[in-house]
Amino acid sequence: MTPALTAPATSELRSRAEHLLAALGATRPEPGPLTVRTPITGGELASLRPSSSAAIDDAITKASNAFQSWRTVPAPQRAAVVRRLGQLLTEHIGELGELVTLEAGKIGAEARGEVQEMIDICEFAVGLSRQLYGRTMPSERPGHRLMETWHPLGVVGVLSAFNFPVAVWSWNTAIALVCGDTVVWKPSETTPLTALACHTLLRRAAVEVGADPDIHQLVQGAVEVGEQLVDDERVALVSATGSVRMGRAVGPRVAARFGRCLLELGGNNAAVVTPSADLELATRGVVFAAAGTAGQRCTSLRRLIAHADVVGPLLNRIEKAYHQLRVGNPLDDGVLVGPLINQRAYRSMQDAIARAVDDGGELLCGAERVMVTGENSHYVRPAIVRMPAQTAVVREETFAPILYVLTYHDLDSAIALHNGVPQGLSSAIFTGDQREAERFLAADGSDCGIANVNIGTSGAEIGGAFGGEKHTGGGRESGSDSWKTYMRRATNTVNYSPDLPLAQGIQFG
Ligand code: UN1
Repeated sequence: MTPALTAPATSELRSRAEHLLAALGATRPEPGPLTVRTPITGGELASLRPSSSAAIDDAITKASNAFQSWRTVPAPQRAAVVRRLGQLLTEHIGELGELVTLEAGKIGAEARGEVQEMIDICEFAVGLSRQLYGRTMPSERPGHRLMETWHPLGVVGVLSAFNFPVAVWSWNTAIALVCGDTVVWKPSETTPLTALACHTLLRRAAVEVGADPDIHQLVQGAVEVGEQLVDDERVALVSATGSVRMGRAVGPRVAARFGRCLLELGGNNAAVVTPSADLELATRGVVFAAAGTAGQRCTSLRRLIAHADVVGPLLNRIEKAYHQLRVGNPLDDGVLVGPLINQRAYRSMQDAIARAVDDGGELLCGAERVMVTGENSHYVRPAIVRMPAQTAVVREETFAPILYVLTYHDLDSAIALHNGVPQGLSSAIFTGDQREAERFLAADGSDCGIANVNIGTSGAEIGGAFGGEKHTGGGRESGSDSWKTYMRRATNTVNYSPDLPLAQGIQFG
């Protein structure tokens, strides 16, 4: 495994970021105390001023005011903004993708994939704008009609994470806007530049189609910025992506003011590999899901539960593939694993591996640091640890490329192991046996929000609802009927008869 040896200078990356921001139409932020580092070198890419409390209040006010008229714009007309945004993203996929690489450290293919995911959700949202269907039910009373209508909800506060700095924002924003909501976005303080670029493109789209650009607001900064959105009664829905710890703080605070919450929190995703599985296919699925994005997706594969009869040959293949993975500068062609986001991520990876080894785990490969650009960057080889049991560290989510391997003898115990963690986001089974596949998808099978067959845990399409159960928070974003969380439902009974019959046959007076 030869690491990429090119070591770009931070100054080069900084001027590249400035050039990309300009090409995306964004004005360079005023320098301030918020330092933006590129994980490629660990050096400073830019700095900016976090939003003051007054500026956040002003953003919420503007979004609330814009909502007053935006909610009455017909949904297919609202979609014009999202359609234009999709076109601008298509035009700028290269530039925005590269900015994602500079700021989040994703390899080029994955960074562009993330922008493609944004374009996909824009298309979905445009179609959805003509399909915000309510139902009509038969009324029990003569001359009456019973129906549901869906109305815009209000201001949506979007709190997003560093690892999908732009796609998760777009899932929320494209849907919220066609639903008639307005948005205040607080991106991760690690990735404010990509946020600035997206905000600029969206406002440009609004202006170009004649919509009020105030429908989208951007606020920047650390946790206290998010807290202000969480506590403000005018924010009708808080859609938050991040750690379980963050969700524990956000959920009760929003609930205390009877706000609505959409939580997309940690995952501890597993794949079961059965004796009938196509091991070549399983290997490819496992390697992309476990090592891709340097293990920094909420859908990353963290646990491999392999049948005792196939664990040996399967691990041979996976280890061989791991040895071929190039770890290095994500701007280099051929590199498949970029850096961890920061030193904290590196430390938590090392701590988790030490704990796993203490628990009797055997480190089969990986975990060592690769020096690509010096002390401030954190490149690691993805690790595989064979575990004797699903100990506490395996039940936790470590946001780094560690794959724990567990062995099973019968499918029931594999499913019990699979479900024996607090999180419930994504899951997979690799099998050639339809009965096993169906068992995994059944009510007593995988308890996750996403359950796949012969495909890895990561890389979901936008068309399905995205989210998970248990400590993952229960929210659903992106496709299918996730839009319903962004709207309020009214049940309407219309009496077109001259009489006033009461429901349940009640006679009154
Ligand atoms: C995330 O990591 O927060 O399914 C989102 C996937 C991507 C989205 C991941 N489409 O891996």
